[in-house]
Amino acid sequence: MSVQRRDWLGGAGATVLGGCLGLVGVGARAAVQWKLATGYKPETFYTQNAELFAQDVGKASGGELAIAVHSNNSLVKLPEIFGAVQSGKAEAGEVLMAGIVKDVPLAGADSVPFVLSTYKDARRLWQYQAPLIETALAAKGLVPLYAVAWPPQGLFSVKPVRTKSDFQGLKMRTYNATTVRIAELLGATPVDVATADIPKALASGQIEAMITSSATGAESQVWTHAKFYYELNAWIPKNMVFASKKAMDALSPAARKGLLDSAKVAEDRGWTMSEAALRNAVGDLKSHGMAVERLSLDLGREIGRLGERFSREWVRTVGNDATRLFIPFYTQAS
Ligand code: PCA
Repeated sequence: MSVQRRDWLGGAGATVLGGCLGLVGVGARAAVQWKLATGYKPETFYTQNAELFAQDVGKASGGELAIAVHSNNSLVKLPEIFGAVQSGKAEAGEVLMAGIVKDVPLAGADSVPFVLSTYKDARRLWQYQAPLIETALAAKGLVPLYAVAWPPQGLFSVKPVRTKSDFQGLKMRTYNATTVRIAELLGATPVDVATADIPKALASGQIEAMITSSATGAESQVWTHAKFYYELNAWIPKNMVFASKKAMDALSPAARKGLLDSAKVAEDRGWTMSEAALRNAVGDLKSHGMAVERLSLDLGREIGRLGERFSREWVRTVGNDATRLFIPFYTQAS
């Protein structure tokens, strides 16, 4: 069916001919429907970007491909999205790259602490990382579409944190293997909490501190419980939207091109949205009475050393791919 449809819509000539014969409309079949699963709320800039992406794809594919965004873990929970697209439960999904390290170790480059602290460098890292991620995903029947950075990661806490001993036993929210390891290195107690559950976890005392972005902190209205935010700029993780290769192969070449073109636009737009989210969020934190500060010099140094230790561990686990990524990143600085 889709082959026939492609014949009609694939060439301008055929469309014009169809129009002359009064077939456009009559011949128009239901568009191919895709589900895009995400774990983030509808108001998160990522979800807004994904919605705009879906709209663009609709237009760019001439109506052939309709993508429905299923936000807030409603179709699949974030930790299961990567597997769900492989198994065909959804045709596309959005994941935190630093959350799929078991399947794609190199995606964890995103959350190695203190490697980079600016959007410019994060984007440069992606430039080198993308081809390697593409190869890793291809082996799983997946195709990356676009990736967008979160604002830089800082530390929220219910109490001031001045020395390493302040972390002792502190219940620290984690969202991936890196944040678990960092909590351990700091002497804190890691507690795994999904993004959407942060407000509840803070209110109930399940967590007392967390490393995340100003944007996630503001969206979670952390100020009701946590009064302190330290701008560590520790790392800049990314979310990636990706699709099933099988689902992509079933599209007409024109629709596939529309999808990829729209993905490029979504990537550029997303990075701009992220920078805007950073500015708004820091303003929000301050206007709700939070102290937005830098860490004390000593603690900064101490955390820096933990970061180095983490990096060594990471390079050891990932092996050659780490070198293939970071050598060009360091040596071809623009
Ligand atoms: N927010 C997400 C991932 C990184 C970020 O800034 C979270 O905290 O779950």
